[in-house]
Amino acid sequence: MRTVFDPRQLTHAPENELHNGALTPYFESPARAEAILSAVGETEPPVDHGRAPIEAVHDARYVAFLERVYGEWRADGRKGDAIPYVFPTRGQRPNDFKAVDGQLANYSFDAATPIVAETWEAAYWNAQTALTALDGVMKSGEASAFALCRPPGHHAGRDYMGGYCYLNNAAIAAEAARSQGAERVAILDVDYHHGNGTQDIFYDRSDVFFASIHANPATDFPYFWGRADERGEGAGEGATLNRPLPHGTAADGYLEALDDAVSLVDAFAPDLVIVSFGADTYEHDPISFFKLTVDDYAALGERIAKLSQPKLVVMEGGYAVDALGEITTRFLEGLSG
Ligand code: SP5
Ligand code: ZN
Repeated sequence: MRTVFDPRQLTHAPENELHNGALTPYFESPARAEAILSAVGETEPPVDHGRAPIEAVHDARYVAFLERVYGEWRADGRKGDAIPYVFPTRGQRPNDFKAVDGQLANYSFDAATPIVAETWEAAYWNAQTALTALDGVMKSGEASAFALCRPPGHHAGRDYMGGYCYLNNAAIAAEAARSQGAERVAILDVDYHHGNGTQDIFYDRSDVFFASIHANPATDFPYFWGRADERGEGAGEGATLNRPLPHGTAADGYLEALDDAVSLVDAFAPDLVIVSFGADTYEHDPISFFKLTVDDYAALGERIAKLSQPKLVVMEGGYAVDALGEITTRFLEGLSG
C-alpha cells in the first residue's frame, strides 16, 4: 500500500506534558513515527498542496496563530515549550489578545499539547502527507493508501488544538475529497479516544458521516465529547455516530461495535472511507485501557475491508512505541486483503 511520510514530521518534539499532576516526558514522540516507518518499509514524500486545503477546514486566524505563536513566546522572553495555563470556560467574549498566554488560551482545550519551534512546519507537512495519500485513491485509483501522519489530528477542531493534535489531517483530507468530486465521505475513527475535533468540524453536515468507537468520555479524555446521544445537528442530524465502550473492552466487544459502525457507514453509501487509525486500543498502551492484542488488528482491518469503497488510512494515536510497527502493519494487511 502506498505510504506517504515526510521527515519534517519528526522535528516536532515537545519535551513534556502535564500528566497526572506532573510534567512527564511527552508520549506523542517522534519515535512513534520511526517505529512505524521501520515496519512499513518504502514511503514516498508528500507533494505540496499549499495552504488552501488547510484553510478550507481550519480558521485562518488559528492557522496564523500556529505559525507565529512560538516566535512570540520567545520574543516575550520565555524559555522551553509554549504551554497554555488558562482556558476560557463559559460565555467569554471572542477576543484578539496580544498576550501570548491569552492567545494560547484562546486556541487550546488542554495543557498537554505544547507548541515548539518546529510545530508549524511539522503540522504543515503532516497535512500535505494526508493530502498526497488522498491523491493515491482519488486520482490514481488505488484501493487504499496510508498517510503516516504524526503529530495526530483528530482532536483538533476548526479553531482549536488539543490532545497532541494541531491540524486535523483526516478532516483536511475529507474536505479535499469533497472538493475533488466525492459526494459523500465517511470518516471511521478507531482511535481509543473520541475524535472530538473531527466531530465538531462536520457536526452540522450531511455530506460527511463521522463514526467513532472510543473509551467512554465519562472516564476518559477528551471528557466533553463522544457520548452516544451526540448524533449531529441540523442538516447533520444522524450523520454522527458515537459508540463509547468501557475500560477492559477486548476484541469481542470491540469487533461487535466495529461491525455496527461499518454497516452504518455502508448504509451512508460514501464515495470514500477515511479511517482515523489509533493503535492506542492496544492492551499495553501506556495511557489507555482497552485490551486488544497485536493479533487482533488484522481482524479490525478485515472488518473495515468489507466496505467496497476506496480507503485512506490516516494515523492518529498509539503510544506503546515497541508494538506500533507490528500493530500498524497487521491492521494495514487486514485492510488491504
Ligand atoms: C491522538 C491521541 O491519542 N491523543 C490522546 C491525548 C490524550 N491526552 C491525555 C491523556 C490522559 C491520560 N490519563 C491516563 C491516566 C493513567 N493513569
Ligand atoms: Zn488516542
